[in-house]
Amino acid sequence: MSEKLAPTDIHERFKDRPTDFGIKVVMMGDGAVGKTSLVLRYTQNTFSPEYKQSLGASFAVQDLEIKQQKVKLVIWDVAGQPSFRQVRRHYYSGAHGALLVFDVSEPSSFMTLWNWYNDFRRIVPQGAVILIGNKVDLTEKRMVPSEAAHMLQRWWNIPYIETSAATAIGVTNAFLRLANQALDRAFAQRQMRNNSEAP
Ligand SMILES: Nc1nc2c(ncn2[C@@H]2O[C@H](COP(=O)(O)OP(=O)(O)OP(=O)(O)O)[C@@H](O)[C@H]2O)c(=O)[nH]1
Ligand SMILES: [Mg+2]
Repeated sequence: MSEKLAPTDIHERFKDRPTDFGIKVVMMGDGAVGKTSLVLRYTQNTFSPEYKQSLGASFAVQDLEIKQQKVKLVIWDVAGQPSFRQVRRHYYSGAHGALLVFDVSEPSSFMTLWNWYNDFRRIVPQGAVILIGNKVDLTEKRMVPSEAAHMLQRWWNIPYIETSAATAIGVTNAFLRLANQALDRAFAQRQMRNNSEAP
């Protein structure tokens, strides 16, 4: 599959084939870092500069072809404001991966990454996680340098991708990278299940 294909084109090309894998991923990170905006940019190629705080959770679905498998990617967009902390954990269960998002113009959203990461790892120890530095279009207001994110990336041994939901830079790449790694996870789980069911 070419990474240059828009998600909607991929959807059109493979819509008549049955799904081989259902993959669940979740959006994580503080309120206002751009989780909803990233999902809307990826699935609908739209962007709004207004902030409409998410309440609870919603999901978007994207059909993809990865490694000759037809994959249904279900993206759970969970509210990042602290009042939703208890609710959010319910959505982590059964996830194959997560996009862990901070805002490069808001250092406090970088400082809380440990909490997000640990909360997710407690529930999904083996899931794929990709670290995302969002809003890189705000070059004048940027406060968190790439080096700081690279430090965390090395510590956790996960990919780091810089994105802008406003300009679309890095967005498709981030979701496809996550879908690829999450598919590996789902595949391993299926193998384990098959092995344990074998006589
Ligand atoms: N300049 C710029 N603004 C962005 C970008 N991504 C999101 N925003 C803006 O940041 C604000 C918050 O974006 P949301 O996507 O609603 O943030 P969220 O993480 O879903 O927030 P919660 O739903 O409260 O958890 C909105 O005003 C967006 O327009 C970006 O890449 N660049
Ligand atoms: Mg939101």
